[in-house]
Amino acid sequence: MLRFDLISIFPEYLAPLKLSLLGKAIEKGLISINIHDLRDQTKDVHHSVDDTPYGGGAGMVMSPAPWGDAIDQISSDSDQIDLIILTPAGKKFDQKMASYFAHRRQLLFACGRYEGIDARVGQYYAGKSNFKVHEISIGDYVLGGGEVAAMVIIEATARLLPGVLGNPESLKEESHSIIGSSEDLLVEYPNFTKPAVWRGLEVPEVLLSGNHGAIAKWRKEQAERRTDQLGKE
Ligand code: 6GU
Repeated sequence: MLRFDLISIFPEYLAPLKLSLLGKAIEKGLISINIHDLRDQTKDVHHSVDDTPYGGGAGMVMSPAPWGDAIDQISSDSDQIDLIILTPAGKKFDQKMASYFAHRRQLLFACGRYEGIDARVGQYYAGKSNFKVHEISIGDYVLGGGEVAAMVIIEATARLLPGVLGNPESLKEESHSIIGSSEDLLVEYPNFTKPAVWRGLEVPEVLLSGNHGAIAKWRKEQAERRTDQLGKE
């Protein structure tokens, strides 16, 4: 059982996590997803979660106190927890990280908004022995907040867990699956299904041949060509 916790000021934004593949994984008891509202931790009448930046500048920064209180509450009886702080300044998320997270016990996502979370939050938990802190980005563009990024990471991670996918064989052959060493990442070959001719476009002959050796060779070549092509873009 892998436990996911998320803290956000827009908990409703995270509702899709309960649908489809992840919803089924929750029903099967393979994962749990717990969504927490940061504003529940605020003590002032306005439920404020942000303030102006020290040193000046545009925008607002999320105050450390509500974050600390929320994280403490969620982790109070956790002996091993990965705190994932979503930020465009973080390390770029990839399939290798998804695989790492799929082997952990409890993942806690801090979904910041505005100009981000006071840097001392990450610093504080990095100093606690039961925490590993990761600052993660999902790509080179800026989102309005970490919620969508957290959903991307959770979907990529959860589908790697045993029992989550209907057909685990699809994990082996798919795009970015790890073929050979972990450095040797290939994107997927193109896929086709019936009909054999669609709007004048034919399925490559070799796939209809029944020659499994030739099909495997063709697919490998296609995957390598696509992978090379990506490197050139
Ligand atoms: Cl994790 N957060 C925000 N706000 N923007 C992003 C991101 C995260 N990853 C890419 N862009």
